[in-house]
Amino acid sequence: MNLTQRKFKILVITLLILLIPLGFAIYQLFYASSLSVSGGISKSMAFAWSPMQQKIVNGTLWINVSWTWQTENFSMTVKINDDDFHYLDCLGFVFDTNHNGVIESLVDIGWGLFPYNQYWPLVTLNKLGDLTFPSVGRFQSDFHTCTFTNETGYEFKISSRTPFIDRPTLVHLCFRDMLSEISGDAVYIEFEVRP
Ligand SMILES: [Ca+2]
Ligand SMILES: [Ca+2]
Repeated sequence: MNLTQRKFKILVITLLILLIPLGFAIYQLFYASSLSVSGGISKSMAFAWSPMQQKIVNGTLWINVSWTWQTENFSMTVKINDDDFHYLDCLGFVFDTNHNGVIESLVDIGWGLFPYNQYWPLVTLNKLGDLTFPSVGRFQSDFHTCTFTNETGYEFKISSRTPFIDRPTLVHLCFRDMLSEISGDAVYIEFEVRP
């Protein structure tokens, strides 16, 4: 083996050594399951972001979404393994409210859900996919609860008669983890809720 071949071999081995952990580090995981329960269909999805994709937790960030579809009511539970509480941490949903199969910034609307069972109505998206909060403010919610423990993170439970979730609906989910009143990190995912 001449010097050029040896250098090429070393380069290939070095690249492989660098790329294999990088490949594992930027994984995006997704699991889905469904279960029949009395009065409706219960479905769940789990989403994961690697440490390189977010600064919300040191390890893997998990968001587990499950919902039960019933005739008159829509119930959803979202668990997020965030490791620090902040009263402005926010779970945001923007729904495809006009049902055209696309989440449109400043057209489709949703909610921002906060700890202490507070919510911000009429949340929309900006062009970057981040939440936009029109100046209405936070209100006490009668359709969700939020609990937090250091071990398991957040659990949001939502139960609502939502007129626009009367058929399969595309949802843009965002979790914003705040370190202060103005700085934090956020992750987004889009999926369809359906019976
Ligand atoms: Ca947090
Ligand atoms: Ca739309």
